[in-house]
Amino acid sequence: MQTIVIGHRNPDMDSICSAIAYAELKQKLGTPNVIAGRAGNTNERIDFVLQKFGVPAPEFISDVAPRVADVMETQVISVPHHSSIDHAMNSIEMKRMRGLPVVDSENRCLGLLSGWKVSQYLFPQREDTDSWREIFGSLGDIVGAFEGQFLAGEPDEQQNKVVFMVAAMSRASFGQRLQRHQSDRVIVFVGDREEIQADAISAKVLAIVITGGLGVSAKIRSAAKEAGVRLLSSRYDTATTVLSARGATKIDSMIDHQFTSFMPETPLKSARHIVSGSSEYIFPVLDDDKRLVGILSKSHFIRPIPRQLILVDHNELSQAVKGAGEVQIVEVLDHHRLASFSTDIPILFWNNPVGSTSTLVALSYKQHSVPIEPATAGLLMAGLISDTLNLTSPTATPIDANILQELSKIAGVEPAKLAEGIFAVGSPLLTLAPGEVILADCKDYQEEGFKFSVSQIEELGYSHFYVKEKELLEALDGYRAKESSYFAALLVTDVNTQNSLLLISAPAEFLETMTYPRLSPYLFELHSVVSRKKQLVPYLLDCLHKINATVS
Ligand SMILES: [Mn+2]
Repeated sequence: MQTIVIGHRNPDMDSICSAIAYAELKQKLGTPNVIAGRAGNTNERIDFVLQKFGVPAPEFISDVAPRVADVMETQVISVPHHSSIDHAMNSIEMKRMRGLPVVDSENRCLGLLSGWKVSQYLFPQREDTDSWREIFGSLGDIVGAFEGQFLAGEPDEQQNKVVFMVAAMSRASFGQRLQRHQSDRVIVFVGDREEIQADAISAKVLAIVITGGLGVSAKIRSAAKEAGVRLLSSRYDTATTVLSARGATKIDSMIDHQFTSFMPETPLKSARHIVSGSSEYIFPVLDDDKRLVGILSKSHFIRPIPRQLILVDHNELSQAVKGAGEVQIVEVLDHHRLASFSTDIPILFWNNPVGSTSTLVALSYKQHSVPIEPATAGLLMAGLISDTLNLTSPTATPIDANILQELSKIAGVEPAKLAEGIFAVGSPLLTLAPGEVILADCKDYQEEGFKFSVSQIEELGYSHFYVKEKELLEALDGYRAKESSYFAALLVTDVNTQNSLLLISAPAEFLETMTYPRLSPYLFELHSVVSRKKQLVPYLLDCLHKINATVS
């Protein structure tokens, strides 16, 4: 079982840092196979922090939905093509499987061999009795099937259609019977009837098998050698020898080349859909080179998925990594509103409206009396500082302040210094195109009967903003049109002064209701506003409420 600790999609600093630190805590507490994941790309600020504390970024995980590889059988029994029926049947019997994949010498799947096809061969239709005594195989295999000995001549590995003939009749009948077939395709099974043996040699049959371990005269041996007819001895009686020899036939003609296969990455959901509508019994799982890497059968779908999630910094499935709803969620650590899911088992669910999830992770370390490594303390500081704008956001609590102090001592880093370093790099305005600036941290809302979006970026000062103001407004116009939203806003927060600007694409009626100082038709100055969720969104909802009141 793998446990993935992972933050929300479009991860921010808090999501990345709390996931890394919490995965480490779980490892220290003895949870096996825990990894930290990220449900999206890091940004320059996150990279700066990871580099500063020498910690690699968590593994990118795009989708955790169950896949075929999660439940398939990897201990695959397959049969090589050109195998004999004898060999294949033993494998089927061994695993009590209803069929087997057939592979070439490079383990590429050529098709399926079903028990049904084999039994059809062993017991053909009544009207097809001629085929009972025909087999396709090499003399070497046939002789091997009944462990025969060569008395004259050599084995031959060439694959041929061969006719079995049991000489249990008079010479005259034998002669007539032999004429019906091409004699060099015939293997005669006979006991110690020397005249028949001699006739078969004269007819230049493919081989003569002397059954029952009976002796053969020197005369017959030399006649066979001279005529180039192979002479063999079987220690089994005629019936047993012939039945064993039939097992030497090659499976190649019995392979079903039409079959349904999956890739290891195939979502289990779609595989289930296909399998439930299929009458096939096994489904080969093939890699990119068509090599057999597993087998899926209907019974495998009830196997447990070997992957579970711990969500940090979010509790809404709509914000979670793709497929989160299809696997077990075993813990949630968050500081947002609740809009959650239900679970089958009791889980640890800790939602606490402190300034950051990193704060909660630090508290978890304390709860378990596990010391925090200096680098991890640095990461948690970064998550906390980033989410609370170094404790200046109204979302910050005294708990955050205490934890930040403690972390600072462990990491040996001043919070103010770290904050400066974080916000100095990767200005979204300098590193991203206007359209990307809008999307970097964009939240969509549907409230008061209106659809709207609020994006937020943190900058050191507004100088880069004023240069791009026009393009940013165009990007907001575009996003608003695309989403058919009532308005689209961008909050540009200056982390130095703890003030913000609000650039907004909205109808005139809405702009009129805004009470903040208006710097230009679409730009407002929001003094002391830094928190989208605690300050701006409640204010905007209030404005929408006014619009509704006016309309009605
Ligand atoms: Mn957070």
